[in-house]
Amino acid sequence: MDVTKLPIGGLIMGALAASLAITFALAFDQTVDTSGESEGSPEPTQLPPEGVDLVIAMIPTLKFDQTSLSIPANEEVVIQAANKDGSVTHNFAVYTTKTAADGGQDALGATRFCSRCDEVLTLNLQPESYFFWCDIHPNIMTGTLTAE
Ligand SMILES: [Cu+2]
Repeated sequence: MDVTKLPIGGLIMGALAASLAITFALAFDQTVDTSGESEGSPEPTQLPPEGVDLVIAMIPTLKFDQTSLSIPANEEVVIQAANKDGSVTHNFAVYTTKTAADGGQDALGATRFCSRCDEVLTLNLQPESYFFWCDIHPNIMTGTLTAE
C-alpha cells in the first residue's frame, strides 16, 4: 500500500465532494428563490382579456383597485370594469372633471350598473386629465384617468 497517494486521493475526493456540494447548494438556492417569488406576489400579473386594453376592478369593500388610470389619447381604448366586490352593485363612469360629475353633467362614458360582472367601456379621449367614479358610490369610489 502506497501511503503517499492516500492523502492526495483524499484531497481530490474532498475537492470533488466540495464542488458537488456547492453545485447542489446553488441549485437549491435557485429553487428556493423561484418559489419565494411566486409566493411573494399575492396576485400574478394578469393580461387583460382579448380585446380589452385595461382592466379596473371593483374590490371589497366599495373600492376600485386603482385610483389612477393612464390610457393613450386619441385612440379607441377598451376598459373592462370587473366587479369583484361581492354582490355589491357598481359601475365605472368617466367625466370631464369632478365638478362636472358633481354638477350632474352627463358622463363621457359609463358601464351599466351590475354586480359580479365584467362590463366594457370604449373611450376615445383627447390628451387631458379626467375624473371617474362609481355613480352609486360617488363619495368613496373615485379616481383620475389621464389620457396622454
Ligand atoms: Cu359603487
